Amino acid sequence: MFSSPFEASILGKAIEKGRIEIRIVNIRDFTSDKHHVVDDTPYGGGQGMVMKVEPIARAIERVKAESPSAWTVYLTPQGRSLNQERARALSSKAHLILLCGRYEGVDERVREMFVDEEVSIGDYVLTGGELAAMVMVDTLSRLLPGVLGCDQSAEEDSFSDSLLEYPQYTRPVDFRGHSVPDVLLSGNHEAILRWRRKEALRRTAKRRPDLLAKATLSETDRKVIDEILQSEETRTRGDGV
Ligand code: 4HQ
Repeated sequence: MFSSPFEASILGKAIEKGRIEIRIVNIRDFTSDKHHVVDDTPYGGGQGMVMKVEPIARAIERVKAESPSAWTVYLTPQGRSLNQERARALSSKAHLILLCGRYEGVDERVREMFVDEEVSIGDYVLTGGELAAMVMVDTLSRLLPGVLGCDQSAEEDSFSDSLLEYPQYTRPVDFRGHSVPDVLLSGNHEAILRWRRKEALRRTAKRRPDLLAKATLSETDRKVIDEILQSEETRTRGDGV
């Protein structure tokens, strides 16, 4: 399940270059019964199965024996929401253990005894924590030095300044009557920067007004937003942003 995402493209190269190291630990390898059972029925009854504490405890202890300072994250919808700020903080940890639950999740004692932090990748339910862990690896890795090429800088992305990105275009200049905004072809660098800032502000104001509260906005930015919100265009036809 983990091999394609971790071997492909940017993450694959980051691993090859030794910028990140990923180890998959199969909890089933830490069972002591013949059938390698990792789950059991919940005390008190109810539907589904719960992941047993002992195999998880042994798996985590094995990893921690080699890396005592590892920070253990359990992926669950009950955790703190992952956002760019949390991603940045977590990416500064030298070693993370990303614990993935299946079924109804893990025995509560796992959380009490072994988990440092619970993280959610969003308010929806997955079939297991593995995809959530891959999302974490992906977004944390790209923040590490030498993982992205210099033409793919992490600094300029959405959220590094709490604004959505401006619209991007590449060739052809006209596609089925839809053309690239003139300003981008003008060669006027100042005008291009102004247009991009305005479009980023427009999009953010329209789609994610909650983000504007976090953004660092200049006097000019605020004026531009007021203009956008007051413009006939935006009020009457939603502007298609
Ligand atoms: N699950 N963010 C249930 C998630 C999830 C999420 C992982 C499904 C844990 C037991 N994890 N298992 N959303 O939906 O992180």
